[in-house]
Amino acid sequence: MNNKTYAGISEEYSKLDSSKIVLIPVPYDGTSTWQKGADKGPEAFLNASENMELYDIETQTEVYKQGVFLADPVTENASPEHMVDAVHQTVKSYIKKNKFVTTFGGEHSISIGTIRAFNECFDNITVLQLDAHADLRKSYQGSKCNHACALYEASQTTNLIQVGIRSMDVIETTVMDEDKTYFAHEMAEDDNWVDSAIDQMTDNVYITIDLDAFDPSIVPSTGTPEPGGLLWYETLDFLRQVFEEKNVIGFDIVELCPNPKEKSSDFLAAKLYYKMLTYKFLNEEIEEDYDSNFNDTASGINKFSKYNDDDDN
Ligand SMILES: [Mn+2]
Repeated sequence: MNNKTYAGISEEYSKLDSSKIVLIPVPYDGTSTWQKGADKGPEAFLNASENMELYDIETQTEVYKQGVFLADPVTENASPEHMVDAVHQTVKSYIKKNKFVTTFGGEHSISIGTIRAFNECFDNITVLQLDAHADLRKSYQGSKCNHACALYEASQTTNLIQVGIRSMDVIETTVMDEDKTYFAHEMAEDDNWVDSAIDQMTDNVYITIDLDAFDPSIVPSTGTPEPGGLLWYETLDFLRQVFEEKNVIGFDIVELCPNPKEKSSDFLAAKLYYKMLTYKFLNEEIEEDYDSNFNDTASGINKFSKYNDDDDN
């Protein structure tokens, strides 16, 4: 994976110093309970990205020109806790370089580390989770870093908003904030969820997308497909509105479990990632002389980050 660039873009747009965006692959699949294979997710995603056309018709932009640096994958897998710690440290190191940091999994437990990093670096964050599953167990099969616990920590430490939920254990009802949960069966009947969810967000929003949030008719290649999920255009409409109205500080996409005979899920993941970057940088000029300088507030990427050049940790 190391000699690749994201989407096959040229070196000019993929160097660390001049890139505004960092993509961190985390090919981890240590705790999944049913279908294994999320560890193959980043490679399938990158392969699909290489075959994607990079002009966005909807916005008439080419966001890759903002620069996308493909980081070395985080491969720590001694234990779920070690993996989460490695993700946490890696994500934080790139936030501190003033990058817009994105992560591709891997199973959903990787988000425990990404969210921990963003929560340390930004004030008052909302975590927007698109997922079929609540993922609110305090611990599961002996670990707090199991994929079934992916959002428990966020539920305690951030403003968590859950969208697309249609499968959970009764024990999770004791943790869940139902006012900030948008169940799939309700979303199917009432479009008000879009405005209502956005109204509940603080300014700084971190997005975690479990691909099983989508309907299995459009994303069959995921570990635990659940009927009744989100469709493509309603999801893009919602995300575009979130990016327009809020300061999205970063995002991750997880749980692509590739099937060699079914490439459309890989391709949807690739396109979703590119669309999210497109929406993030929609009103931002491509700066010829962009440099990673933490005091460069004009770049606007991490404008609310708590860090400055004096921080070394
Ligand atoms: Mn999940």
